[in-house]
Amino acid sequence: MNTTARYARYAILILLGLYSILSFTREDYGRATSLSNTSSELSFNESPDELDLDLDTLGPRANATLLMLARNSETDTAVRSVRELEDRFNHKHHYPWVFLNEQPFSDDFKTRVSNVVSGSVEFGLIPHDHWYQPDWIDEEKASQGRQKMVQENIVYGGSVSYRNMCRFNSGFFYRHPIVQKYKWYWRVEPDVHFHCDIDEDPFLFMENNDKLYGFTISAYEFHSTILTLWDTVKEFIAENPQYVAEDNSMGYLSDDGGNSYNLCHFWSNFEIANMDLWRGEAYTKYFEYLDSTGGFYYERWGDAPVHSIAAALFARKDQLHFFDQIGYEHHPWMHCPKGAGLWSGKNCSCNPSSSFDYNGYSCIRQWERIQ
Ligand SMILES: Nc1nc2c(ncn2[C@@H]2O[C@H](COP(=O)(O)OP(=O)(O)O)[C@@H](O)[C@H]2O)c(=O)[nH]1
Ligand SMILES: *[C@@H]1O[C@H](CO)[C@@H](O)[C@H](O)[C@H]1NC(C)=O
Ligand SMILES: *[C@@H]1O[C@H](CO)[C@@H](O)[C@H](O)[C@H]1NC(C)=O
Ligand SMILES: CC(=O)N[C@H]1CO[C@H](CO)[C@@H](O)[C@@H]1O
Ligand SMILES: [Mg+2]
Repeated sequence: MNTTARYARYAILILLGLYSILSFTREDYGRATSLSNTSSELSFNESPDELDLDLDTLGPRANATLLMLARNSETDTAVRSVRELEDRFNHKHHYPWVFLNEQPFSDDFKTRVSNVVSGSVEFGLIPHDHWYQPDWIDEEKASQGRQKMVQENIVYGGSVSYRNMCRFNSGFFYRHPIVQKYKWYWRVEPDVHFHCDIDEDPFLFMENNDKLYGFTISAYEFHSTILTLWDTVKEFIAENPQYVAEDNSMGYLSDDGGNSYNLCHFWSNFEIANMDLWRGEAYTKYFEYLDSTGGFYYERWGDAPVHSIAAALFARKDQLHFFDQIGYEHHPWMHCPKGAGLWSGKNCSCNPSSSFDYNGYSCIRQWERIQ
């Protein structure tokens, strides 16, 4: 590209940046802060020649975002996760990042994240009612439930904020005004690792193969956190049998045809999914039904079993996808590609024989037996 065209492009990017500063207020759940930094970061982040090359050779992209819920106290680990996913995948695609928080992100968080992304970035504030414990929850009952779990030494058993997070990730993240602009998301957490180069775009793969939900790690849930979840699901299904897909994955969730839950779920700190699955009628009704029982607060229902049960029942089995080729780690578990040819030649830093798939706590066998 010639110099005049390049400067013209910079001028447009800068004008767009100014325009967005002037057009949005902070009440827009953070659009102002984010957009104002979007264009300027894009133009000065990379060397101009690299930028031109990237923009000019950018292939087809999905309507997708890389999504992270994080706290300001997690700035260091959030930045490291972003850097790794950029290096392993996104530097070739420039998918936009979205960060959500129930508190305003600090300037330090925004500046340091903006410094490592290869595309645009937006920082959103979560609406109060999407996050905090609703008024209709019986706090006495909820606090008794928490105390019981603390006595039983259940991880996050006494935490209200963890429960807020699980309920938000179950029923609200995909309704956030910033996230609503997208169809696909890849959930990323602070302090995770991507161990191999990702040379095929997982979003396009899913779109082209009619997939709805993708995972890398499958595990057993702690039964004591979801004592009444399965009974609630069974009631919902009995009342709404029309939502259950014909070729579903009940065999992954249950070893006795649906009578009891075997606790298998997809580990939701990694998810690549189509938000139509959550925005559709089946999941909307399902979430309302679960939420109305108060189980997110009286017990400690995780978004992982809540998502997994829905994906396994409302989608067809062939719409769920195991991303074997994505080397991924969230402490204490790591998935290293195990299929033939998926590890070599991808610059993988993980040891395939340490992959969680061979661990007794992994549910991947339950997944494989229904394939
Ligand atoms: N903004 C915000 N994010 C949270 C809060 N609690 C957890 N998260 C985020 O929710 C995700 C899961 O929380 P994490 O502490 O990693 O739980 P774990 O993975 O189950 O151990 C991560 O992306 C966290 O950054 C919170 O109180 N506020
Ligand atoms: C992306 O998806 C969202 C949600 O389905 C939709 O509202 C939006 O119009 C889509 N954007 C494009 C560019 O297709
Ligand atoms: C692995 O790294 C090398 C050197 O950076 C690079 O040339 C190659 O393309 C990478 N492999 C993949 C599959 O991305
Ligand atoms: C509004 C806003 O958050 N602007 C920030 C954009 O990024 C620069 C650093 O690159 C900060 O100095 C601004 O405060
Ligand atoms: Mg985590």
